[in-house]
Amino acid sequence: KGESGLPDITALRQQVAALQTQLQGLQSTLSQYKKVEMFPDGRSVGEKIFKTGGFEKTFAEAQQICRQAGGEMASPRSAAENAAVQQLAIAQNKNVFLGMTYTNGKFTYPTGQPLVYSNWAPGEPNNDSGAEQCVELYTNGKWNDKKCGENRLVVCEF
Ligand code: 293
Ligand code: CA
Repeated sequence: KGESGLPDITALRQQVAALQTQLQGLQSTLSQYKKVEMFPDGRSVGEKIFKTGGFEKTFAEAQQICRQAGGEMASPRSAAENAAVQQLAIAQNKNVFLGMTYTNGKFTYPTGQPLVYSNWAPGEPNNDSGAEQCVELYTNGKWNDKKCGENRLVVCEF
């Protein structure tokens, strides 16, 4: 404080300038860590990040793995998000289990909400043998309803 008892404006300006410099450094470091984190198994789309574990699991196992990590199974809600998951499928040459399931008579997100976007392959979903309540994404980006007990690539979203 100055003689008047009011905050010293010169000192405050100095503190703001120092904080601006610190923020610049943090932004630069964050930008670097984002690149490191996305390479080679992550994809960023808007505010969502998809990341694959690089291994295959059943739906129940994949769901546990993604939730344990603080995320959820990949549930693309747009063509851009679907393309990001497809890129990971292509990179691993494996079909992906998505987070949506046939629940209460319709396909829903893990939240229980109905789909706002879909990319079914021709003739799908066909509930083959009456036993397909999960959804896989092919390397061509198209979706197929599939038995939940099959093993497919784990991709989580955060
Ligand atoms: C049937 C007919 C195939 C189709 C398959 C999948 C299984 O075998 O054309 O690809 O079902 O829908 O999930
Ligand atoms: Ca099917």
